[in-house]
Amino acid sequence: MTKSPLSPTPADAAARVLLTGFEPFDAAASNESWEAVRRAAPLLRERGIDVVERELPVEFGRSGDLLLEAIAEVRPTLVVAVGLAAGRPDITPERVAVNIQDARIPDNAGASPVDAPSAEGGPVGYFSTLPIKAMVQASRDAGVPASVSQTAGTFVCNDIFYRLQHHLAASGAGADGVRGGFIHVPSADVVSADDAARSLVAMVEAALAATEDIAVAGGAEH
Ligand code: PCA
Repeated sequence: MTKSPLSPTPADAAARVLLTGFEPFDAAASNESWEAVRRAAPLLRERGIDVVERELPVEFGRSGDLLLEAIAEVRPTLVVAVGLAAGRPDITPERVAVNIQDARIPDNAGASPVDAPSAEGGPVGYFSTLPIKAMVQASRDAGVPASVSQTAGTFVCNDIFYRLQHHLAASGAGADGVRGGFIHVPSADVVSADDAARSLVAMVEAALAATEDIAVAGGAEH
């Protein structure tokens, strides 16, 4: 097997997208992920896509709990969580979530877990069930630079990404076709909020259109 396992969406299922971003953290006044999500959601609705957007707290555990509650309430067919990775040069769909919390800085509730699991007893990691290569291509086609990321880090973004994939795997994503994954956006001086929103629109549309990823290189040396 050469591709990430992507489960099919039933052709007759009405698509509904849950799109999340984060509140500010680390003394910032805003968070680029929420700025991108709140701009992308109305653009997606204009294009006929049923989307619900939510802003999540930057707190280990609680943000994942709220994401799972939102999934139960909204009943999406596609879940795309978005966070800020300030040092990155472009928009990065994440390939893999790992079962670890290791905080570089305290979260917004003051918690600094070190080498704790995101889900006790869960497997080491999960692949995104989004077509990350097709999404990178779609963003580039929309004129916004993007590349695959091989790690979502070990802070709150990875934590909710892991909780999301753990939940979708446990709830039989293959059977009901719910797919999910995570995208990091860079800081606003690298990609503007409007460009990040356009990238999210392109990536969500690509994810809705393709359950099979495209076979193009997206690897990195490290
Ligand atoms: N970025 C952090 C958490 C919230 C956010 O937007 C991260 O990459 O973990």
